[in-house]
Amino acid sequence: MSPRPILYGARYSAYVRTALMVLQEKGVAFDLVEVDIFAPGGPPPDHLPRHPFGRIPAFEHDGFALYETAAITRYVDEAFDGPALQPADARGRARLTQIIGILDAYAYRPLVWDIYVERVSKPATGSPADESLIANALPRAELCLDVLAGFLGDGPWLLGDAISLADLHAAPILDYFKMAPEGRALMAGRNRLEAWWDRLTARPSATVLGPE
Ligand SMILES: N[C@@H](CCC(=O)N[C@@H](CS)C(=O)NCC(=O)O)C(=O)O
Repeated sequence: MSPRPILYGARYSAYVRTALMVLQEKGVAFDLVEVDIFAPGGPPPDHLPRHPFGRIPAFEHDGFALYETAAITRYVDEAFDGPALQPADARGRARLTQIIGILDAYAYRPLVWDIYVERVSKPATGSPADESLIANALPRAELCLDVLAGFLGDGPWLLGDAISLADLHAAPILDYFKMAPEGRALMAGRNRLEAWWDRLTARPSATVLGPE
């Protein structure tokens, strides 16, 4: 039997949470090695060989080292037994790549950093929110929700009948977003997205979500 994979990171990270959810959905036993990227003094020096850009997560399995969450989650899906989390057909796989790209490029920063961190995280530590960041991010956030709702359509999951990496990449970002009142307000009334959210958060893998 191959050794347990190792995930390096911290549970507060949206990207680490996606990897944790995928490992759990696949039923893969793993070890989490805590790396606090925001520790005073910056990323721990011994983390940089694992991730030259100083981010989390990083991953290792039986001598194979990897970083970038989409690479990690695809590897976990393909290298381990368990339910398939990617479609088998060309169009479904292309759609998956598209949705992960949208989340990385257009959703993560406005929803998590500009809205959640500014509205919830910074005030909790005594720093004022930058209202202009929040205001500028809201139209982009709304567009992201509309685009995700479009992919969802009538289906239970973003790629149709089966939960996939697309849902698991989206979940931690939307979870942080929904902790801000602006996020909850934008989700409210988008009934299909809300129903999808309820389905997603009813799964055992969703226990990694929640406040930092
Ligand atoms: N493209 C990377 C992004 C990972 C990422 O941005 N992780 C955040 C935590 S959620 C991080 O390490 N941030 C540290 C920083 O921005 O310095 C991936 O897909 O893994």
